Amino acid sequence: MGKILVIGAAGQIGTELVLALEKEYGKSNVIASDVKPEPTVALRESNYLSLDVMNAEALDRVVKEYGVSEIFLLAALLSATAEKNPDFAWKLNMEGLFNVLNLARDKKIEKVFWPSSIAVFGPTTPKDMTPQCTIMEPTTVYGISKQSGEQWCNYYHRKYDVDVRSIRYPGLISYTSLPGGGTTDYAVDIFYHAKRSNRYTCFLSENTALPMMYMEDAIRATIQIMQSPKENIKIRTSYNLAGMSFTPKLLAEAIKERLPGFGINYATDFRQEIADSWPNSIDDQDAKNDWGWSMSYDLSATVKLMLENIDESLM
Ligand code: AKB
Repeated sequence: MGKILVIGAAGQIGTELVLALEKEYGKSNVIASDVKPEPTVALRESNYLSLDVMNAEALDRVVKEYGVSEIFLLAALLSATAEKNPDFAWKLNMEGLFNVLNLARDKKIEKVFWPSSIAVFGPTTPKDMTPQCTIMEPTTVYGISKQSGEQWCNYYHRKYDVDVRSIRYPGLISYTSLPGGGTTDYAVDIFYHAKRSNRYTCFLSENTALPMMYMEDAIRATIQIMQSPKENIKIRTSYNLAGMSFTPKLLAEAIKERLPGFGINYATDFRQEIADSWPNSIDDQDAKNDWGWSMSYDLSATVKLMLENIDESLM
């Protein structure tokens, strides 16, 4: 096996994925890259290089120079930020994917991981226990880019035998690095505010249920799908993946059990409409059947770990 390249390593998932891959395969086999010129604090011990995924030539050079065989492509604009900059979101989310898929088509790399999202679903999708195959009419730029990306992954697999694997991530909760520009970010922000001032003003309404997952589960799923035998990966668009499902109200109550004085109030903004278009909960039976996925962290375990571990200086 050649080296593993993580693109978008400075982000919320990228940071933790690099650290987990280093543990699994050894530091010398993992290259962290991001468009940022310097590594973030969490990645200062990693092999880091500055790389813009939209620069196909630079990407090709890195793959050759370092003998890369697997790419995890995490660079993307998330749902809330993408709504503010639709042109750039479409360019980054699609061009980055094509540049990586083309390397695999031309047999310069062997395997690709590309994340999709619950954002592929829309207001006409069944909301509870959303099935793997169902109506998908996303209303956000991010969702449209993820849905198109899924179809392109499937196309490259069928047409060019590209080994691309993908998961539809729910909202992810973690403390090593901050999320950037998503609709589910409230479920991370709330912990920093709870720790700092015991109060939080939530940008989603109290009964907005969304699928969520503790980061360690998401990282384990990502490594697990990539390590599974090729023939087990039967879905080449992207797999539904479920962790827990909760509302801001339920999360606030779980925090209150550990921080009794905690209080929450609500002031919704444009992200409410995005959240309203997404599922409440997800059916991930195919991921369970095909590559043995199962979640470990529920709401109570997540809240405990977050309150114990967040570093307030990050915010
Ligand atoms: C977002 O909120 O945009 C992301 C996602 C669900 O893909 N966290």
